[in-house]
Amino acid sequence: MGMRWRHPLVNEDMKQTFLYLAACAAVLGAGAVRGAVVRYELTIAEKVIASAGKRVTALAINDSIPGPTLRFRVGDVARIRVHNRLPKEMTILHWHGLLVPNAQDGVAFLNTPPIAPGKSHDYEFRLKHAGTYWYHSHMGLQEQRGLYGAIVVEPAEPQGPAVDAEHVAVLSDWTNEHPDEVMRSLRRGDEWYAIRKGNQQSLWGAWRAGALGEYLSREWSRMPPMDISDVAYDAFWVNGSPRTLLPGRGGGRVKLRLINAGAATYFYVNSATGPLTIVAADGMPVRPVEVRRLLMGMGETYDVVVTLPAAGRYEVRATAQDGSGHASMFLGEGDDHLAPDIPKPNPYSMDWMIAGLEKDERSLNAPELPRPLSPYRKLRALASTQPPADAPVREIELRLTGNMLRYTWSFNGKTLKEESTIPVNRGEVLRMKFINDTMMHHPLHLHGHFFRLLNGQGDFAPLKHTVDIPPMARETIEFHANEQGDWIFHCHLLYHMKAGMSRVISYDGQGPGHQPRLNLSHMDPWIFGLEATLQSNLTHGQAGWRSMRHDLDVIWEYGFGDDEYELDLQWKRTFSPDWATLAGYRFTNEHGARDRAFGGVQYRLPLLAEGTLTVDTEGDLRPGLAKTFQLTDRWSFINEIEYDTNTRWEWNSSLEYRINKRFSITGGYHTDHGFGGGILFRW
Ligand SMILES: [Cu+2]
Repeated sequence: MGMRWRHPLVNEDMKQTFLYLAACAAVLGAGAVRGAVVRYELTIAEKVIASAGKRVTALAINDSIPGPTLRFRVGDVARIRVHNRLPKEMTILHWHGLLVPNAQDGVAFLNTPPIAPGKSHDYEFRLKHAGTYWYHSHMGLQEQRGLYGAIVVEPAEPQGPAVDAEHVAVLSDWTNEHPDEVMRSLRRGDEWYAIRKGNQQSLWGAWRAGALGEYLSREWSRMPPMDISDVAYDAFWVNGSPRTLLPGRGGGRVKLRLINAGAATYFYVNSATGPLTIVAADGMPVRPVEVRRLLMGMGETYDVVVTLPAAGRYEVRATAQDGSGHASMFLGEGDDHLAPDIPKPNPYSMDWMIAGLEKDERSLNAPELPRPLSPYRKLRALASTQPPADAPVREIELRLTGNMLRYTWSFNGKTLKEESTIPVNRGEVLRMKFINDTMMHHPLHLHGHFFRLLNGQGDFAPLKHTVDIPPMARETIEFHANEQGDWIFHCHLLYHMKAGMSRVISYDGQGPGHQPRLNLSHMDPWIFGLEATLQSNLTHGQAGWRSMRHDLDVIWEYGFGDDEYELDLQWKRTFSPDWATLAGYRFTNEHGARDRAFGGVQYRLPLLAEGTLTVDTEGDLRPGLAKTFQLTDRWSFINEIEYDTNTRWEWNSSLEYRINKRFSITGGYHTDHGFGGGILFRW
């Protein structure tokens, strides 16, 4: 035993040989041709769709969203030719959950060159393991626009519970906005999506929910409001439709291959037939276990079995975690039986969430909550998943971190651009402890490996490729580093990945000073934003560009009555959610003041008030304080006060009512410019 595992190359080769022989034996035994070559041609092109109430250009594979289901048998060789028929964009496909050679993994630049418009690319790999997987674009935000589809790999010999029928169910989310615009809105810290979904927190809402104390104590501790999800979607889909009919015979057992291909949506799946029996997670079989409601993170797959009653048509529903909508599949024939509603989240009570974490399936026999976490504590592999006993174990800690207001997401406070790699030594067991310091769930996905989720099941810890880390929670995984090259590890919330929550697992033996092939210039694009108020008495606003850490802005204020102006060109450098420095140049004629250069600091105070202190080249000091009170979801009360050793006291208070994504109505009082009212425009 010791000999067999000592040399990692021998280990891998022997495993390959074993898998190969096993596949040969099984296939020969079944009388089929060993290792058939299975070919697919996938054409990526634009497609105009109008299914969510508006005509928009989506991306489709073979003119379909989701793309075609790719079916294989263990031992087959996949030969997949991908054609890029997009007019301008490069593209690429990744085989999510499949163990494939590094160059076939389909992560743009890192593993596989992206496919230029008009060009094609051939993928080839052998199918090593059975289960439910999927494929999607790993280029920019293309996945959100429709580039995803299912992969089903049948075992060489039938295994698992016998069923009468099986269906693939690809869950996804759809927005009529271009995802670049979604990303820009998120990066600007715009709260419009929360308002649109009715999830915007406010003093009035907290009072009505009996959670005013919690609301204020959260603000006191400088924590921005929790977002259950970032984006407001126009539709949720099963197999590309909000309502899908699937054939099923009364009394029959049906296996559903559930795939969460959403870009930024956790789904609760539940069924009108009663509990779901989980038989596989992330493609790997597990001991069958029943759950009434199944929380699925993006990138996860579950095989579940339901038994249809003799008559009737039964709903299996996927509800967005934030309660903003759902998609349904109906099984069987006859009268409709609807799945029970999942209760809406209470966005105010953090205690409610933490209590949920404590009580949930951390203990196996705890009653299921109305909004449970992932059923991880119940998942148990069918055979031991222990790594080789003599492999050295190395433990690392990764904190999940973020700056909600700037929408930067990171590990240990650093984005992919700031810290690219996690080095790994071939042959070791890398144990990763995740500690989530944010108020969001993050589904973390590792390419090229299955990891053991250390969930209290000992030797039978389940194998997964994606794990959800709930807000403020911890999980530990470990995997045997038996690969080579560079593999991406990232949050599968598409916008979090893009905003920096990503690392390269980089094997040794790639030469000294090895740098992974990352196109870092694409990772931190500058985005433009504008917020301009035009009132009867004054105009003020801010326009400029923002990267992860830097803001370059023009900030102005001009009073129509006294013809006084102040115009700042400002550079802001953000160090943490709480700290930033400012430097700039001010053009002004206020109270006869002269133009000047200035520098200073910005600090987030308790109650989420923003404190600023600047000093300028004329020797003047200016402390200031700004605080916005969110009165209702659309009404806010904005207050700014500053003292300048030159211009003395200045303050203004205004009320704002949010009409839509672009416009608000505003009105208020300014010490220099008096009363006035008008509109606020955002871009
Ligand atoms: Cu995330």
